[in-house]
Amino acid sequence: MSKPDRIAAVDVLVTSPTRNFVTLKITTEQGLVGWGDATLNGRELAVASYLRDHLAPLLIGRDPARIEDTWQYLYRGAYWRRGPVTMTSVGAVDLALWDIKGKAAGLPVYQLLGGAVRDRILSYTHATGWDIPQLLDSLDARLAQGFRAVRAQTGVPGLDIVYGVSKDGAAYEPAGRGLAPVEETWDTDAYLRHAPEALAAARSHLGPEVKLLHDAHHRLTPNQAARLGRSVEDLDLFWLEDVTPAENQEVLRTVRAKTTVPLAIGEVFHTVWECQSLITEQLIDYVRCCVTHAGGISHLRRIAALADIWQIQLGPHGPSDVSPVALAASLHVGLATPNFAIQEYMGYAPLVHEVFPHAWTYEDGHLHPGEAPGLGIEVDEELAARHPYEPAYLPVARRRDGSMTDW
Ligand code: GCO
Ligand code: MG
Repeated sequence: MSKPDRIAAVDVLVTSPTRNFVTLKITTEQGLVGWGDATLNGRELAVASYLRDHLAPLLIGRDPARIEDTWQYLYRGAYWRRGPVTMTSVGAVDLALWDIKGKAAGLPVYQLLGGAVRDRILSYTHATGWDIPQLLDSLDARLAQGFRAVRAQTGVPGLDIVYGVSKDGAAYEPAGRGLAPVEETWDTDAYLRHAPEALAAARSHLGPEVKLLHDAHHRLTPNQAARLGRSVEDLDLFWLEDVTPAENQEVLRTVRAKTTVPLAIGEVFHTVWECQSLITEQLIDYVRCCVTHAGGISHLRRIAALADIWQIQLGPHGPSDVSPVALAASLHVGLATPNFAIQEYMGYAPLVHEVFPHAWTYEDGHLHPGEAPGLGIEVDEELAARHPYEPAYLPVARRRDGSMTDW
């Protein structure tokens, strides 16, 4: 038997090619390099420190082939486990080790996960407009790019900033650069008066076949969520996402009992345990966990396996605030996992594609991870270094009376 390879170096890159990304680089004694994404929007440096200060010293000298054992070691070994910072860090290590295993084997990661169960992965993107005519134009632009599944968000009359809608017609990016978050005003009643009308206009514009999605971004009470669900039931939504704040899972029972609209939740979950009762009680239709924020490929596969038993599908988070490395990993899972329904794909600024050259491709509304060994990602470290970290935060939201609410 040949001598096992060993992890020789662990480096963390924090770069801001238009927005911040945290990238993990693991190098082995035999010269293999594995990449992982560790971006946690608005809390980037906490993850970078967790990786640099706490995980890197534990990884040096370990056998990179022992992915599951390393996962268990980092998860169980933390004692203070779970949570976004820990699970994003563990996820980044997991991605980098799968990348190395693929490169060592000369195979794309999806082959190591059992091989393709589909030829390509359906993707959905975002359409946004301040008002309904602008939204319809944005939908047309997305269809022209080949998408056949689109998330529709609009401005709300009376509010001058709204989640999911870009200010200047450019691609939507929620995080604002600066030393403190932007404060937005939110009004749920105004939203509930407007959203069903906007979604109805979107459906009649699109016709019956295009898949239509909407994200309520954690802002409703269970009763409001049920009301919204009922009011859009005949629009045949693909899903309604994050109707209630994700930590309050019991309330999904109320929502579920009152509406048949398909529900998606999970972008802010980090482990299978947060999904457990939602899955086993069939309170949702789609799990939205992200491959990086939920502990990597190894853990997302575990979530998928539990969900599969209950006929629940995966529709992972894939906004522009997780890097092309994360998207690559999600696509390898997607190609090899039977109950993987759809991948969110917002796209990236051209500079982001340059910093992270990738084998994955988008064509005709679908994504494919490509055939390069490992995850199929390279990182232009020089270019990345020319765009250093800049403080940036997600917005916060206040009600009209000034009190804080969920953003
Ligand atoms: C989505 C999400 C994102 C989040 C963002 C926060 O469904 O794509 O809700 O747009 O708001 O990832 O960083
Ligand atoms: Mg969302």
